[in-house]
Amino acid sequence: MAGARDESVLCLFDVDGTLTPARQKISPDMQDLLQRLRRQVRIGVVGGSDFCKIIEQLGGSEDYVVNQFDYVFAENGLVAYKDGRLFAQQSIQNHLGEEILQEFINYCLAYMSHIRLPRKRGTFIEFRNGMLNVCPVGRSCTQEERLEFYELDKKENIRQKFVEDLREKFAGKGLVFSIGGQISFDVFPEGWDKRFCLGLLAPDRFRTVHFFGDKTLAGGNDHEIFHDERTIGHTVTSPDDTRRQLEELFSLS
Ligand code: M1P
Repeated sequence: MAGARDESVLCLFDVDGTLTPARQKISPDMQDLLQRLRRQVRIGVVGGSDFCKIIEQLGGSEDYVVNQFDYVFAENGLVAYKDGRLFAQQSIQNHLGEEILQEFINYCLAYMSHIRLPRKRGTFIEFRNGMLNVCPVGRSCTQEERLEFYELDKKENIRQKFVEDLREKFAGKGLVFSIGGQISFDVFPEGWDKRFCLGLLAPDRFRTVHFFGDKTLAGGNDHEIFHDERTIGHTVTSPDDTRRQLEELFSLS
């Protein structure tokens, strides 16, 4: 007969590249492995994408997914499910408050009004649940206009200079700036990477939280949680590697 589940241990998984191939659906084999693991310890997922995208990748229906995992953390935990129920939700406007938020938005719009570009389109600031995305050319630009800005930015460091200015102007306000794509940069509160979900787990007092992720090197979105002292980090190279490591750690085969 199988022993009782160890409620003091949690295995937390990144989604893309860890449980599923990038942007694809979870395989039945992985689903089965996770349910076998769940008989031994608690399990959870933490993804950067929004809840809908995570549901699509992990099974297709909200009910099904939130009941297959003890915890589901979408947007790094800004939307958090535990034992099948939504238990926490956070947004950038709640966190920062209208005062700082408007000061920041107004400053960015004023700064961009002084930038001369070959072309400008619309949506210069996109408001997302957990971040602001600031885009000097405007997010509604065409693919050609996007590439034109990207090439210009490589020569003139438009985004880099903008971010340096903001870092100085908003120093001490707990904001992080990240130039990831081609035409914009992201702005979000400090600690709102995957470590955000660890704060939500604190009341549950786990003895051990294992974290499995594929982007654990500096610059990758699993890096901070992987190195956090509240987790034991495991780097995986693919869903197959996750399977191998779980089979070994928890004698699952
Ligand atoms: O994933 C990297 C970035 O992708 C997009 O950036 P851009 O439109 O500038 O190419 C944005 O979704 C951005 O938020 C994201 O960080």
